[in-house]
Amino acid sequence: MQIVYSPLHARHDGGMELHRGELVPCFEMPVRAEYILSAVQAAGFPVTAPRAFGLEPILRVHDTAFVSFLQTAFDQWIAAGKDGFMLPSGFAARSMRQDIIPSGINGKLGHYAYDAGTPIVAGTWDAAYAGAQSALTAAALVADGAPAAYALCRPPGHHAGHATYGGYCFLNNAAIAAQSLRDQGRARVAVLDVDYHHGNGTQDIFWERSDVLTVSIHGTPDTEYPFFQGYADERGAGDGLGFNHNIPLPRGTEWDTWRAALTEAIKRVRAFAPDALVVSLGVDTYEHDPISAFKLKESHYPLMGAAIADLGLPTVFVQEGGYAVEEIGRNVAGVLTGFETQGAHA
Ligand code: Q9C
Ligand code: ZN
Repeated sequence: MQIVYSPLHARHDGGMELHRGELVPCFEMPVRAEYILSAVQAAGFPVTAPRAFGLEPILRVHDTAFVSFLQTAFDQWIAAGKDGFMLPSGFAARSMRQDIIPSGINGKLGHYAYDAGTPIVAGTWDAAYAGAQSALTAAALVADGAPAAYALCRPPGHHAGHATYGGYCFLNNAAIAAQSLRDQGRARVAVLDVDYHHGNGTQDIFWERSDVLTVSIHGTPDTEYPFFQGYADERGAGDGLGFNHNIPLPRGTEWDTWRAALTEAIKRVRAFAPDALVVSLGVDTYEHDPISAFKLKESHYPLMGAAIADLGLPTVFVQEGGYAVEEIGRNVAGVLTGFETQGAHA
């Protein structure tokens, strides 16, 4: 399968994030993508640059004012005499006004963001935009008949909602890919999210839709980020009722339990009978991930890829989390290799 990669990801280098009450260097750092790139190249996967699809397919899933905010927020920060990285310090929480977007930059940040761990810098838009183009390119390759493609997106995307950002995510690359498959005639698309964290942004975007199934396996929000979403009773609404499935698991979950959850998730995907699959591929389920608490080992990632290949669906992989930087490349390459090996025997 082709690897879609743009070096523009490096323009997003967030600096510091507020993590458990302390400002610490960002876990989501540029070198992550370089480790992944080296590992997939070493595994023999061909690398290609993203094609240019423009803004329109991004606006199919994101709010126009939200996208303009991402494009212009840093300029407004500079105009306010600031520099470096932007973090919000006040949020539109329960009982406060959601219907007014403040004109001042600090209020704007708090309106669109839902955490203080997702800095915006001068190059954030360029990187997020290039990542979305990579996801669109991978979706186009699959729509044109490739059995699978992998978008090496950075920053990640699955926490970005229709008009919200957080969890290191700005544009929801997986949702953008899924919508583009819909727009290229695939009637039913499933998104399977195996990142350690709940794919709350993807859930938000497709919440009321029955043409895109969303299934997420993740650390329980009772103790894990994003804390306020990701429970099993969130099943969608309106037309989308029954088309969202969450499988929360406790801290400390090991492979056998995780694999059983994957079997359940795959059963849900099969029952939906989709025409294509998007995988939100986070490898922060790894035992040595610094911000996560599952116990998957390196040897489990090829098994994960093989289980996904068993679905026999045209598949777009989109990179999400994974913060054990030296190991994420091997783990990502493991999933893709396991997928191709299994696919070859299917
Ligand atoms: N201050 C992904 O894996 N950490 N995102 C807490 C709150 C957020 C992880 C920040 C972890 C987000 C794509
Ligand atoms: Zn994650």
